[in-house]
Amino acid sequence: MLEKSSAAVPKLIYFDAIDSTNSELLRTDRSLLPELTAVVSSSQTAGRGRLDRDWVSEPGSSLALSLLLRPQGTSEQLAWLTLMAALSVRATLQTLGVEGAGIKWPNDVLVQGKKVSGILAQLEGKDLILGIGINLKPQAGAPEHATSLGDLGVAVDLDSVLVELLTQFRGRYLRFATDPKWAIELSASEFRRFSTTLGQKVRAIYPDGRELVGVATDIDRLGNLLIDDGELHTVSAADIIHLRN
Ligand code: BT5
Repeated sequence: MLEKSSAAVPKLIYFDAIDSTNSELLRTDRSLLPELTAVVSSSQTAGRGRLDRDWVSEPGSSLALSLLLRPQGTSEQLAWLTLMAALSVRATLQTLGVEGAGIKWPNDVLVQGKKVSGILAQLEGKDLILGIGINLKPQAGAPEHATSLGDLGVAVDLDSVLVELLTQFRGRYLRFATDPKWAIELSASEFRRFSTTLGQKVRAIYPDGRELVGVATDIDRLGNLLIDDGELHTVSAADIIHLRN
């Protein structure tokens, strides 16, 4: 089971079904687990998105991964790990033959405007639980704005997607562990290249419900989105809606 992927990380724990791979790593005694332990499931009964939203992962149709990280960077640099995960998913999709995948700031991977992957990072003490969901096949319960590898004409088994994703992420993470500034510079330029958000007119909805409409111009060195509505605003946490220009 998952032979290729098991060789790509120090430890891989697989479930056919679980409530949520992030929850599993959060409740487990992690002291005995090596960094880059991967908890993987091919379905979740209570998959979670940000702000306690649901993440749909139906049996046989999705990949749910949570990685245990113990990053050394400053808390400000840690925001980059979400972006690095999104960049890793994008590169994985490209390798598997999916054309035109892009990143919607901060944590969605979209193809043709539809969401194929989402990322949820949770900090617990010094441990960072990095959750990544990828839709492998169409799912009855997924929202209309979801897509999957199957919808995009790419039929690929879980192990092949996972080993590529782990390899892509590990490369970026090891670079981050060795030289965070350099890793961030490279990720920023990769993000600028593959972002679907930059240059767009967007509506940012803050967690408290306030809204801002303007043009997303760039990201700063902390991974924040810069939005220009006549004045330049720095946005660290918000849902972004792409508007027509
Ligand atoms: C996310 O949140 O996109 C983060 C998703 C993280 C899932 C992984 S799977 C492994 C690990 N274990 C977990 O329990 N979670 C992580 P957010 O940006 O808040 O988006 C959530 C929204 O995406 C929902 O409100 C739906 O509108 C939409 N959605 C739900 N399931 C989807 C799916 N399978 N594909 C595309 N969109 C989906």
